[in-house]
Amino acid sequence: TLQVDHPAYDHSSNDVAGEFMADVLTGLAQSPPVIPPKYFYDDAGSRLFDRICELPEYYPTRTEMQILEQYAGAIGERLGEGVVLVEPGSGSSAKVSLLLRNLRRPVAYVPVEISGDHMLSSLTPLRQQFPAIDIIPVCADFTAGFTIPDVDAPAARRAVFFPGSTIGNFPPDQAAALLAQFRALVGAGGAVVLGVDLRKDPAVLEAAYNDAAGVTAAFNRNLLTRMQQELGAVLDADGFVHRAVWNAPESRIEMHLVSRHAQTIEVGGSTFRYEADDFIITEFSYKYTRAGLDALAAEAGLRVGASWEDARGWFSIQYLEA
Ligand code: AVJ
Repeated sequence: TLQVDHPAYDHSSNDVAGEFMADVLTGLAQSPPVIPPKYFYDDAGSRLFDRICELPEYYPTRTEMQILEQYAGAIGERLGEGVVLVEPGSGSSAKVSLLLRNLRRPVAYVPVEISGDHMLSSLTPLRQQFPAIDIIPVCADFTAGFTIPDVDAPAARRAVFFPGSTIGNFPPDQAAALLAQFRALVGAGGAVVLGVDLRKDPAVLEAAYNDAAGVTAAFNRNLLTRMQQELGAVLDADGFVHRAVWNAPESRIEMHLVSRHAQTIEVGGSTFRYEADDFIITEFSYKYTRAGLDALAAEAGLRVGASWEDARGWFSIQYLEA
């Protein structure tokens, strides 16, 4: 759970490093084997993700940016004055300036990011653009619970900005639990601004995760490189190929690493066997319907105050009130 109002902010209380080995050993022992998607985002993976966002097939980033550009004024009006904006999984903080520009006397921006160096290097231009806003980076895995510093401003109101359809990485029950944690973090009178990818033509979805340039494949296979480099894993990285498929009943894109032939991965004293076509699940990316979004908000104890979409109805930004 999130610890809120922690008086003495301390980087070391948000431990990012120690869990990779444990999560890989637990995940690979499952059937089917899984590796949590948060491990995509080391520095190399974060840079690959930024490239994904520029791909012609990867519509979510561009579409959400368009919605933000068009409706940032309306979102800013809803958020009101004196906001402390917290962004879990902020990445390179590319979207937040659209929002900050449209806030009345914002107090602080608190990016929370697992990839610390990647985050820090992206904050310099933001600081130049918004000298009056206190920018307080927190290096943490937001799924593990994190603390944010108290901001010393009398009438400060907290809001969580959670764009990019990061929420789609979590199965609906976990997604609702995460939003409920955000509700607790912002408290009564606070809000969550949520960006969610909507269900659409499977051909569009599958193309977005199987780009022609192979950047998503490199992003997926970077997990294998990380296991070799950071966990001393013995594996053949070329023995696995990237695959992304639409799972209609579960309403999600699944990313897999598919074994090309019989082989093993040795890691942390364990040996895992794969036959040809066996696969490791590396990501779920859930796609929502409007009804599904309403149910999600309700389950998290949030009210849908407003929502905005692009003309094609591909992506939604929701203003959720705590
Ligand atoms: C960051 C979780 C929103 O699911 O679209 C992009 C990650 N994976 N291409 C997504 C991702 C492959 C992305 N999210």
